Amino acid sequence: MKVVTGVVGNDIHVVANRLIELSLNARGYEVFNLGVNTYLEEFFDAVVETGAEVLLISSLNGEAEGWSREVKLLKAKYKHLDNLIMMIGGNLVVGSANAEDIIPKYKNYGFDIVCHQVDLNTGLDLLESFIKDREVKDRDTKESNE
Ligand code: B12
Repeated sequence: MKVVTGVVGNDIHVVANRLIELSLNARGYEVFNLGVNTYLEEFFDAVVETGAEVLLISSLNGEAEGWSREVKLLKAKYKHLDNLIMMIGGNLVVGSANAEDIIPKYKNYGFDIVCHQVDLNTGLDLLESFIKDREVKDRDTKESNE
């Protein structure tokens, strides 16, 4: 499965980004790492170019919140991205806030999986469960249509 990843906005924290690439590779994903300082349009361009099924965005300095408000608009502009799995993690606000407040906000922005200050392995386990659940749902829908 193909994954596009990177750090959104003017964020230069690179260490987690490298770890994410290594961990995704170790779990068998094909990774397209756009690195730090990546704008939303660049993520979506890369998803279209590579045919990736997953977009995994990091934010460490918290500026993701500003950028994420554009997600729905951009997704609509790029079209054919309805099945794209959108995941975001790291530090998802500037300063501090509770995950219970942050998660619904980001889901409303259009993300499927939101990991505020969640360690990488736990986050990647969540991604795997999400993919498995979706496969089961898709199979059930296909069978009920036959
Ligand atoms: C090193 C560092 C820097 C270095 C970065 C060097 C580099 N090129 O990487 C320098 C000194 C340049 C820097 C600058 C700044 N930094 Co800084 N920095 C740090 C520091 C000390 C460590 C970050 C790090 O590498 N950790 C190691 C990695 C492995 O851990 P991690 O980043 O936490 O990532 C883990 C998880 O977040 C998670 N994860 C990350 N992404 C994702 C995605 C998904 C989907 C999932 C599931 C998990 C996940 O997985 C990783 C492994 O478990 C942190 C504080 C800290 N102790 O964490 C502050 C910190 C990130 N920085 C911070 C800030 C504010 C800044 C500056 C704005 C400071 C300033 N006023 O100039 C600038 C921003 C510059 C910019 N344009 O982005 C804040 C952000 C706070 C916030 N969000 O509100 C922090 C948290 C410090 C603090 N407590 O205030 N920084």
